[in-house]
Amino acid sequence: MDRMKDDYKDILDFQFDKKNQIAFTTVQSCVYTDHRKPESLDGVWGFTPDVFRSVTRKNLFSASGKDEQGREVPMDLDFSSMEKIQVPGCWNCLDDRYWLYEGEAVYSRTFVYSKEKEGERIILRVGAANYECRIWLNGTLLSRHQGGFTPFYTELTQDLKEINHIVITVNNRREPDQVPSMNYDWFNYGGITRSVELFRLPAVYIKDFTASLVPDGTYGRIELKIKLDAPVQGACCHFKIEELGISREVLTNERGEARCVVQANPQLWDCEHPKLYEVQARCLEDQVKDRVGFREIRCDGKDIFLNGRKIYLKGVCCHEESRNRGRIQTDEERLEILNTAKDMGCNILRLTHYPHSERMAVLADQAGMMLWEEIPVYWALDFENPETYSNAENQMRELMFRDKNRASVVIWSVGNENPDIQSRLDFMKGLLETCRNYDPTRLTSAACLVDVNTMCVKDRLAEFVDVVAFNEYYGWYYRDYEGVKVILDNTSIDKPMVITETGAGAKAGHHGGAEELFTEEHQERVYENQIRYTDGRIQGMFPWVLFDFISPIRKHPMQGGKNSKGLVAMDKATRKKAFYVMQEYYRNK
Ligand code: GCB
Repeated sequence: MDRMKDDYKDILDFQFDKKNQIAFTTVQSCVYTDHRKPESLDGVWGFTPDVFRSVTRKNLFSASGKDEQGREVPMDLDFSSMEKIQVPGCWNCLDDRYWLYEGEAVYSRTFVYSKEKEGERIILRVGAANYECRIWLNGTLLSRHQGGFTPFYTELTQDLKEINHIVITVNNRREPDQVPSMNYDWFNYGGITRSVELFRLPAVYIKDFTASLVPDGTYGRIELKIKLDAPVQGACCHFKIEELGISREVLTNERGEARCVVQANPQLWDCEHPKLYEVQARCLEDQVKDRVGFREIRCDGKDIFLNGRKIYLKGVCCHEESRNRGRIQTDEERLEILNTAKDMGCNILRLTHYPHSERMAVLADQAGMMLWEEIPVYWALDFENPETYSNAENQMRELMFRDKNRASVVIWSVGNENPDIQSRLDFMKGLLETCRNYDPTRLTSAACLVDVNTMCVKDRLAEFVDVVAFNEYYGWYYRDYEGVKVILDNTSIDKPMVITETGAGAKAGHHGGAEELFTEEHQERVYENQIRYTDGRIQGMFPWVLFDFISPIRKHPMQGGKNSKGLVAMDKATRKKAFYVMQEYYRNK
């Protein structure tokens, strides 16, 4: 009978997944890898969607395909002859059959490892996989991560052989308790969407490295920090910024951390002069470097200051989507986005509604474009659920860990249009506190709610953010253009206020009267009115949205499965009339 039970285990077991419930990999496992030399595992992987999750159910990761006598037994999957997929990539774009697939998929490949140094450590970095991901190396489950847009790290050292078989399962099924949750206005691309890389590190390595201007209004002090992955005390850490003549040695403390604040007179980073300095740190056998800009962003009363100069946020929102490869963009495409925004006269991009690739922040640093970054705490979430909170907080911290040295990132946003209920307020307060604790060098915000009955920004969250942001669509969802004026008349908050979304749908090339929905002329009129009613009354504006993007909730024939509020069409080239309205406004502002 026992034998029978064993034989039928995978088909009779409801609890098959229990054995795979290892703790989630979190920000605690993050490793500073910028500018380190990766060994890339990008390229062609084996792939199969696994609707019934049978690979996990039958534990095929470690199945040998042989019985006790060494005879071959039938298997339901042959890892060596799977369909092929490109990593990074989205399965939705691999084949029309997978366009709407939401569920589990299995990725597989082999790689060779040969040891270079005694004691070396091998860390695997997955740039992003949407949404829940598990990693098996040579049949052993090593890590599990949730959150589709931030990198995570797994140490492979103990389980490596000469020839290795790595299997990654990725599941993008939407769930009520996840972040984001069930309902959102963008496409749920699934897959390993950013690079997979190995890093070869010494036995004790630099796990974290931060360089920033101390935000004390003097513009003359730079803080440098490292943290080793082990609590080694008394190790000498050498910090260097050659161009500024800075060279400083500091000993690590009992937690393996070294920190110093040095006097300096850097040329400050701003949009006109995005000056970056090479910053280095060396400790024990390890060394790291980064290219860092030094700047100070601050609010005072209703104003926002960059390096002490009052600024207006000439923004635009943007999703991460390529013309035909889903979430996967090349650097050329990112530069195209930055250039289009620059050409429109922008000084800031709002990267909605989830962390975009870290490459965008690197390129924005170089291009002199400020960034607003956010996590997908979007619309309704399970705010009561402590696990949902931990997950959101972890996504925020992974994002902060990743982009902390990017001068371009000036605002962390913790949410978008969430209901003003107590559990949400507590949730958001927790996230804001986390941002402030881990990063005093940036501002915080969130898209707060407008009360359309009393016509004002009315959201308890406004008290806790540095910059009060709100989204409004007067002229579109509400047809009266003046609504935004009334809201501004009725709202008095002594903090910077920015409109993080406004706009109207328009099908590129569809022309007609200025009151006819979905025409370029109507979209143009909406923007003319927005400018008319908000100019001089707010500290920044972010039209929704730079490019049309795919969204399954947009089913009107004029939309055709796209959110058509782009100032530029999906082809990223065809500019609609409203683009020029914003261009004229921003260029002259
Ligand atoms: C919003 C959301 C954004 C939507 C937009 C729209 O308020 O924040 O994600 O895409 O409205 O087009 O309605």
